[in-house]
Amino acid sequence: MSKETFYITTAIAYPNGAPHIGHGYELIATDAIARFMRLDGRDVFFLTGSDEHGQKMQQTAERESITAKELADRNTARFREMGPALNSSNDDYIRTSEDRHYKTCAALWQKMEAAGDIYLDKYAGWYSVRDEAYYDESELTLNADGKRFAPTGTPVEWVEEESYFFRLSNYQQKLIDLYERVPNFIGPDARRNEVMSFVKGGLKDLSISRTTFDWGIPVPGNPKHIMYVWVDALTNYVTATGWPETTGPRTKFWPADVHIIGKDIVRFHTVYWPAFLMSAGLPLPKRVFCHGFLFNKGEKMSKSVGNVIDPFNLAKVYGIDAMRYFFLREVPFGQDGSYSPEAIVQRMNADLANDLGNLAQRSLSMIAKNLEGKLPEPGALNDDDKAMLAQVDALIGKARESMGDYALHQILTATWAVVADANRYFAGNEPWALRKSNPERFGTVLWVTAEVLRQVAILSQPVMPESTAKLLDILGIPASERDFTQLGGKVRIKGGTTLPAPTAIFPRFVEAEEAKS
Ligand code: ME8
Repeated sequence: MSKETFYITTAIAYPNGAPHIGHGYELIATDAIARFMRLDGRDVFFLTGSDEHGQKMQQTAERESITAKELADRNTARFREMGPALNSSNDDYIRTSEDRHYKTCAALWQKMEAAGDIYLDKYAGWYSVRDEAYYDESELTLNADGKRFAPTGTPVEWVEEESYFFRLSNYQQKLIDLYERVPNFIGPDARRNEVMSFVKGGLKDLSISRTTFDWGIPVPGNPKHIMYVWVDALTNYVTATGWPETTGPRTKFWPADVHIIGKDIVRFHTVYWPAFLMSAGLPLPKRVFCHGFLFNKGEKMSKSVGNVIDPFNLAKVYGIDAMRYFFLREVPFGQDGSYSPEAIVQRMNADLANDLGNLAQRSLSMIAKNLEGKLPEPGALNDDDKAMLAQVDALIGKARESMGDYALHQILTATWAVVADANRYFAGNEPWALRKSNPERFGTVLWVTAEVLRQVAILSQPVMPESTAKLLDILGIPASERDFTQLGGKVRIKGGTTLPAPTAIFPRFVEAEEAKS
């Protein structure tokens, strides 16, 4: 039987600068979900990329006296490097300047046109280049100098030009029906409510082409116009599956299972995008899930304040896995979160080095020292052993349930609660005292602990791929026995196997090192 498919995407970033931690966070979280689904038996396609067109790119390039293409090439290289730097397992990296994307955009446009949803008129209104978004007069605020600003705080300018329009007003009821028919189409709920009230407030037709600059995809049949950058950008998700081709290795992946995006671009993904797709007669993505924003010690990051966090540096200083664990554990997925060096060191030392690292180190070195590295067979299990195993067996069910809302933090919280109990179990059973007095109990306690470590390691692979692989190595688990079918109690760690020499896997972060960096 062929595997069930799972198509997941990040937003595609504007390569108008280097990637910052917000981009890194989105990639890490999306990667953890993709890895979870692969381990849980899905045929996964995970896409990320860059959004290279538009006025913002063109203006930034002009300021730097280079072409928009040169700017895109330079920064896209850096975005691509972020994949390996954060251990992302994306299957493709799409650039909107690629030929394949031009073809798909033209085809989508033609479908919307054939449906009677595109007409030529004149746009006169406000535009924010920083947001690449049109705003209604009523949404703007005026400052003391008489300058107008979008609700996002970015400046707007008056635009007046010939433009193609999309009949978004025709889609108001269809969108409301969609949000009602598929209640988890937009998550979390706060975002759904926000979009619902926006759409209920009425939708105006959307300007979908520009004529005053040329860095974009030409409109079919009228190349004086280029497509509005969001029409082009959103289409990337379909391009990567090969559409409009109907055969090919990736056509099976559309519609996407989920678009993971930041909360600032929810309107584009949950109003415009489904409307374009309905018009073109394409199936809709199943869900759009919005993560929150990251702040630096509670403050908004900005280039002018100079507090923008570089994801490459963070991975170098703390290690990729510690960084991934920190963000996914600390920030409830869907809510805003904050980063500080103290908080990451605290998590690294407490959760990873102390709780999980020490448990592995203490139990496995006891096996190495006293049993010549041979994992013991368990004797009869007492209630304490059974309760410990029942807890770890229950984790996969809870994890799958949490994954229904992409609640990665909940999975980690539940897993580390089991780790804490395993530490209590280990300490309470005092295996060091049993070694001579009751060798059978000694073996059983070590076996139960190893079994807990095995399941915790398998389940934590999506978040910490590298360190869990090392932990599974020293537990003697072959690569073919690391997927989620191995969880829940049907399979147990095999007593009698000789384990490799244990090594320390989760280093403590020593503050002195931080001062050096
Ligand atoms: O919006 N914390 O690109 P982008 C968390 N090209 N996430 C953040 C963040 C922060 N401080 N800052 C940005 C675009 N993000 C468009 C997307 S998709 C068809 C086109 C997130 O480079 C942001 O919410 O401005 C978005 O999901 C992603 O980073 C790229 O942002």
